[in-house]
Amino acid sequence: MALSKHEIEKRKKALEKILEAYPAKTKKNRRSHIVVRDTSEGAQEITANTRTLPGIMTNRGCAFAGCKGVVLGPIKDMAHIVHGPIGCSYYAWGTRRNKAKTAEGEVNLINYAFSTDMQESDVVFGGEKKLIAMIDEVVETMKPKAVTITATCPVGLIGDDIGSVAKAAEKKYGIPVMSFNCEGYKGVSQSAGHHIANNVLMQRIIGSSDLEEPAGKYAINILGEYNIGGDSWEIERVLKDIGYHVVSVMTGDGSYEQLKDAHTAELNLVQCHRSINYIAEMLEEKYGTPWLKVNFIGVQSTAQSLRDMALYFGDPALIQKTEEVIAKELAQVEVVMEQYKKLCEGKTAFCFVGGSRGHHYQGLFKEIGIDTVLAGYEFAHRDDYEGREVIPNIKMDADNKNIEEIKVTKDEKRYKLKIPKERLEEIKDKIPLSYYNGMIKDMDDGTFIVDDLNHYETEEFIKLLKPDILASGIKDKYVIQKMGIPSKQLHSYDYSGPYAGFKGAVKFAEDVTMGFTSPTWNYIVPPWKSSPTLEGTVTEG
Ligand code: CFM
Ligand code: HCA
Repeated sequence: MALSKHEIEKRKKALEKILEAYPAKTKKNRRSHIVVRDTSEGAQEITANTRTLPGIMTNRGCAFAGCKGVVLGPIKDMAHIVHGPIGCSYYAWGTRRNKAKTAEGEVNLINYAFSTDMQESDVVFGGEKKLIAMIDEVVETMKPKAVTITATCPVGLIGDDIGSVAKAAEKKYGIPVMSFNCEGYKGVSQSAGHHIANNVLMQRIIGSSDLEEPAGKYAINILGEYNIGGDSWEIERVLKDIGYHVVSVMTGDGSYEQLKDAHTAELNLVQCHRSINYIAEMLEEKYGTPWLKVNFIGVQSTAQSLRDMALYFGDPALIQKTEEVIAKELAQVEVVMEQYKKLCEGKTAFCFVGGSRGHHYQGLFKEIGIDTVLAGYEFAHRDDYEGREVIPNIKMDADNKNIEEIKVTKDEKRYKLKIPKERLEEIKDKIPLSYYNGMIKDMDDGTFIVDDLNHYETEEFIKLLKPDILASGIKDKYVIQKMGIPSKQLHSYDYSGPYAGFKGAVKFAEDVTMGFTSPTWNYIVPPWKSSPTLEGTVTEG
């Protein structure tokens, strides 16, 4: 709900008070990462994708997490060998909940963690021999389709040459062995790791098969979908019902075999733009495949994304089938969502996740009557917050009959629609420009947008805004719950999911409602309800 000018000013003052606890330089830095939404200021800017200041308790991860954990990890038929201390593998083992299944007899290594378990002696004398032995063991026992070797911080510091080791192993075994110099300290967050992984996947795997034509009609890839809690299975269920042929998913429940054919798709859907925009752009440049931003989180966003896809292909039969499937799905979910809405209406949320969910989930919260009062990303870039300049520009083909191309941003092609001119008026307003808005423009006056939210600020904003639920990750979950507030992990979905697509929205609504109605909260009193509030006393005797 948008606040009045007076209330917005009060929020700005409250922010200054929170920032007062910082030393001057830190205060200045953090001030530039926080926006109080105020439409009267025009286009609001935010600092993002910069180094977290030392001493700040950030929720961010590292380049290794972004490369190995996020982009490569979900590929199930490859062995992902981590060259580094065991902690880097152990901490991330199974926690992201990127699910994968295979038919009997096919390779599925998703539940394994392969690590060279680097010790002090390896740091002193070098760890290459250990890595070579590890590759031998993994290839011989696991029979992977391909191997990745990812570097953790010490690898870069001591100079182990994982590239040469990979090359030699590739020669020895005759399968692709790829190395990734994604040492944790590279860049400022996970984001650098995404880029490193994207580049190698594109150079080495995507498009490496001989297949020239896709094996089915309306062939698509789903990019930036990692099958957390089964999300991509729910999305694919609906897409297949409509009649799409999913060539590959990048990289949820993904496989080396699928990725090789990805160049044959006619359209690339981009669910998480932050982690995989590089591949989308490279596929467009190399194969001319346009890409379309979608959002399968929330009932309305899912329906809208399906409509946008149908519009892209422009086939009236597909458009009709899409409407039929949407109607069938809505009939099943809308009534149930209404029931949950009755229990959630009027509540407020914080929505702080990595690089796209902080925005994507706001619509779903809204569908069950919950307003997001603070949102942010751990590591997104400025365009994820501020959006991009959108200039719809429709170009007709030579005989002025069909739309040849629609550019929706200043310099990027996003559509090559095969739609007759007569339908131009009809579709003009339906081009999904809103996805290029960025988070800030989509938020109400008086809300906070915080980049790289830290633990001190989390506690302070909770005291200020008193949200009913916090959606974030494991690093702050228990602090929040000890403050008497339900926490919903939007990375791993705790132990639940899927949350994407139509049925996923219902599951999300159910879990959030359960968070509110659990009797647990009767045993905890938030600090502002038990006054005076002394540091550390959050329970009643
Ligand atoms: Fe994309 Fe992701 Fe996210 Fe991300 Fe991540 Fe993730 Fe995330 Mo955790 S790829 S940016 S680096 S949607 S792992 S599946 S939940 S921080 S918001
Ligand atoms: C990562 C992975 C992570 C962590 C989640 C969390 C994930 O960034 O290394 O902090 O709760 O989604 O698993 O984002």
